[in-house]
Amino acid sequence: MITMKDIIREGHPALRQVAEEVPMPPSDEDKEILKSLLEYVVNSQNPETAAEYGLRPGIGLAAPQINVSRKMLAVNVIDEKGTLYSHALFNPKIISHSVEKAYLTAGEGCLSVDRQVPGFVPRYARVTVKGRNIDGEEVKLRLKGLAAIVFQHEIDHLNGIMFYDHINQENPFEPIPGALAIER
Ligand code: K2U
Ligand code: NI
Repeated sequence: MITMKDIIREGHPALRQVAEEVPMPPSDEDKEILKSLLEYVVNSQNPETAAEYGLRPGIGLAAPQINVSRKMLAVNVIDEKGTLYSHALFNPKIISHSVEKAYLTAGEGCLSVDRQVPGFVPRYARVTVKGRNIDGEEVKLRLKGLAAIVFQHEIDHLNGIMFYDHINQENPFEPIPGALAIER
């Protein structure tokens, strides 16, 4: 199982690389890696398991964060409406998005960043994501709210982008015109 010692931290070059497409159908090795990403996120949200193994809670994890430069991500999040989004995808891609932006009023964090980086992170309010599931079948997800934010955070990791790259350095909490504020 993945623990914090497997998660690389900012400064590691792999976090700034563009990850490779995963060949389809997925190999057994790639399936095991994808399963381990979702397992980490689920484990990290279980208080007993997280305490036992010293896991930092996460609602998403991308393969580059465990030094695997391949396009894989896992998300396990209950959004502000109480809807559970639990997905593990190969080769996810945003195929369309809203013009409207959104941001978490609490800002964002990252399992690969051992410090607070305050500020609003502008994201698309709604995204449509296409990818392949653990069996290599095509999946299309229409996402909004916290789920849309998490997927964008994780897909950024596959392109070597960190959440703080989006923060307005001059004024981190400058209001984002017309953006939807999401309380988490
Ligand atoms: O990719 C990661 O490092 C996991 C991130 C995911 C994230 C998504 C959206 C906004 C912020 C972070 C975090 O560590 S998960 C921690 C967390 C938990 C609950 C709500 C927001 C963030
Ligand atoms: Ni992150």
